[in-house]
Amino acid sequence: MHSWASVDVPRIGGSGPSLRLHDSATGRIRPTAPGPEATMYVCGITPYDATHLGHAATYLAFDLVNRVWRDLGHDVHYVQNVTDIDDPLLERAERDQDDWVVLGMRETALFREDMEALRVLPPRHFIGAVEAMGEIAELVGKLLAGGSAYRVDDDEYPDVYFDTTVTGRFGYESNYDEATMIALSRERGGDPDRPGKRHALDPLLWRMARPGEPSWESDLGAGRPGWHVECAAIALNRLGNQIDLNGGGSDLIFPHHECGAAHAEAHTGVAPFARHYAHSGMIGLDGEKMSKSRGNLVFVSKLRSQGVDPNAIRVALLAGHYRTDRPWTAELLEQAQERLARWREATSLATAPAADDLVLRLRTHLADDLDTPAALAAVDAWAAEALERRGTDAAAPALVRNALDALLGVAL
Ligand code: 5CA
Ligand code: ZN
Repeated sequence: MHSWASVDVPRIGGSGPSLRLHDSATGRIRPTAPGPEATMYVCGITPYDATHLGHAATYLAFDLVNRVWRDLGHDVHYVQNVTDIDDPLLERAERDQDDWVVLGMRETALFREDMEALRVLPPRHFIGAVEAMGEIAELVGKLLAGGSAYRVDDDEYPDVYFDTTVTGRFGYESNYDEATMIALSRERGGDPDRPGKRHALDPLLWRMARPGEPSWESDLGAGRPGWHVECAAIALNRLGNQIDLNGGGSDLIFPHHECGAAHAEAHTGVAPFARHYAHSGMIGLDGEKMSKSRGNLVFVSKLRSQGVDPNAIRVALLAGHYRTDRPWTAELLEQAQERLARWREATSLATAPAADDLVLRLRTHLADDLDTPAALAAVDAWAAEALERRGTDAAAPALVRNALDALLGVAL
């Protein structure tokens, strides 16, 4: 699939500390240490509804990782998928008497527009499950041939499942106990109660064709893939056997990233699949997680059509720490709009206080597990001083504009 258009990232002089990020597998904030090329796989949308502020917050968090790594001189190889075939998409299409292909294309197009408006740097590869069907089926075939997968004991639908015991380390990414894993699997698209599986947590790799469901021909027989193997195949084939970061919202910690990692590790023998498993917190509305299934959504496209500056949406979402579950509120947006207005006023002055220290602070706060609340507070402090005392540095306003653009993706 084509990705979306990129925005220019201004170059700013100097450099900052290397990026430390929280890793769900170890439960610690650890240094990231990519080589000249930094590899990042962030799970994409299931396109059955428009981009809501929860999605936006998650993609903004990883956009900051991208920007900080770029600022440190890494060539960031970023890959993202689109789950354009899965049960939720088929269910929504059925409910609305819509064609699932058209629904997926429409919502993916809107997502691209939203990401572009929010100035999220595009992935180098933006890959739909449907277009990757051949490579996904190939990986399932290899897992089956290598003894990491099996056909469930069911004459009618001998679906292929992954054997979670083969790597000997299943559970290391989420660190959840078995009861929690079973509960989450049931809640998030898994089928721990399916008869004929070897272990309750074994996830589906290939679902044999059912009447009335879309399916694809393959050596496995006509069918469609399970969810986790989609991401494992797309990531492995573009980024290699071990990646610097696997990211998504915290609802992907289990089963999605645990299972995707296990698939990759069983196939390559290289562990861990990702050096960092990074997860963003959930954005809520009225006390509940914002989710398509709950329907309590605020859409990026709706705010844009009301004339809201996407930079204000960006600042509002970055005002909280990416790992904190936090609510979206009208006040949050208002505060962001006021903040942006002050920053714009300060950076349109002819002279201002020197900003080298602010740039270093921005870099230092972001390198500290993306501490955006502290980064934004540092900009506030500089802007307040500029508006009070003016200052004498004629280069400072442009430096601040460039730094906010490059590091935070905020265009003043
Ligand atoms: N297609 C799969 C990943 S392969 C998927 O989870 N799609 S999604 O459309 O449901 O979610 C896309 C991304 O947004 C995921 O990383 C998910 O964790 C994140 N996300 C969903 N809801 C929220 C929320 N309320 N707050 C923050 N992030 C969210
Ligand atoms: Zn995924």
